[in-house]
Amino acid sequence: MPRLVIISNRAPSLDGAGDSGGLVVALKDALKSRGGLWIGGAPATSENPSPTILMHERPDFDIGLFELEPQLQHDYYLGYSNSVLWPAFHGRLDLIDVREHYTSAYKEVARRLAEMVAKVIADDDILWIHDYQLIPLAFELKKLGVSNKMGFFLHIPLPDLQTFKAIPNWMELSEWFAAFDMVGFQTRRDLAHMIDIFRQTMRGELRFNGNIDINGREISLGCYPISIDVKGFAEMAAEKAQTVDPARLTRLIGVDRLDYSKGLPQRLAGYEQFLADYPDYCGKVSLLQIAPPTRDNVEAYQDIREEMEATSGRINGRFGTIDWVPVQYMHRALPRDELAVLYRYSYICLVTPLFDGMNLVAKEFVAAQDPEDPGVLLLSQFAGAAEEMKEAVIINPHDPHGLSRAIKQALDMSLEERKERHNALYERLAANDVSKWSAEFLRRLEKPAGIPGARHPS
Ligand code: ADQ
Repeated sequence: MPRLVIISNRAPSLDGAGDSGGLVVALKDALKSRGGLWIGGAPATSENPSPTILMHERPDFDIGLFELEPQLQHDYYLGYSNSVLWPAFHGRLDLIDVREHYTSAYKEVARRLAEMVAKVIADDDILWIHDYQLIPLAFELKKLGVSNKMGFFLHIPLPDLQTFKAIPNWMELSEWFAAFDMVGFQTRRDLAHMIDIFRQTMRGELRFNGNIDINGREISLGCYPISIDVKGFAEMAAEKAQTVDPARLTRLIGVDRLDYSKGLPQRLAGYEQFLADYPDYCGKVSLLQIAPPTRDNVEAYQDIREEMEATSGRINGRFGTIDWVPVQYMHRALPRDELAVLYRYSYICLVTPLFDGMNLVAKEFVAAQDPEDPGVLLLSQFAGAAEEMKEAVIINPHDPHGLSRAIKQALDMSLEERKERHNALYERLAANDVSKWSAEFLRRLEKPAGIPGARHPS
């Protein structure tokens, strides 16, 4: 079997501790079963970092670290990646901050990384490149004559053509996508957007097998909804639950990186509306919101943090009593087993993004439940996860009244209905866990071009 080389903006920690982002959690599960090499960025330690990848051999899989000087790292990561691509791909054109030196830093990083990668890969390695920070990598590797199979998975949504074209270098972006042998997406929504973009910007022609032909070269496209280690997470939650007081630790829970795409103010507005609509529940429910800050140096992230602190303070001031705090707000990352047990002892999980590639929190919550007394998932129609998780209570995060009614519906739901919904969700998740996600992506990537099989979630 050829060696698998995963390349992403960030590598997992060498000791395996403290990895909380969705991408790292999912790929660690994938690599553990097959082994291979994971190349990713490490925090800068000097103004003149080494121009080579530093290799660390480990028992489960090897890690190769690359470093960038701080200014370049800033302009590539916080600049173009997170102040242009992230907001644009999440439909927030009002938040994009276009600067030419951001764009050049983004391209420079891909060029440099391609040079470093070319030196450490073997001819038959399969390269699996991840996410919006590294879209030009195949294009740059090909310029160096690298001819390995290269697949790309986009973890975040791909916007429609009109939104895509608001990014000044949209044509380059299209060409970069087209340099891969295969491109995978979380949802049919994103896949449809890619097909439209390729057709309109590069005269792509869709083939019957689901691939697209661009200037005589066929690119495989497919939909591969990411997941978690469902059984492992369920076992961890059940085991940890034995060490904790079985009284519900909280009633409602939200777990998100502090990000404007996650619909956190909308969630608080819905909860506030609920407390106003159903005052009998005051004193009986509380919302625990866990939201560790990310990308702190980008202004939009400082704004969302201030907004959340002000809003939760206002709700507590408006409804709270001496012995009841309506909203508990925590700013830090928790160990995964603690998170699992918090999910398990919550009646309701609120997943309310305005736009989200998939959303692994929704899957973790379902996996962590006690099947004999499961909680209820409230899931935004705009999360990629909503394409698969149809038995969740689907909500519109923009409608606080609808959210208020959905919270009431979940709290009143009979045990029988909760079990029915949970069972259907769990069974589908267990049949489509993260190992299936990576295995199916790689099976398609390793196939010769032209073989049918664009996968769509059932
Ligand atoms: P994220 O935007 O990071 O991922 P998500 O899929 O919800 O979003 O994953 C977050 C992960 O971080 C979850 O595993 C969660 O448990 C963990 N996490 C969050 N808060 C935590 C805390 N306080 N303590 C510990 N762990 C915490 C991106 C895309 C998503 C896509 C994933 C994977 O934006 O749409 O689902 O990649 O492809």
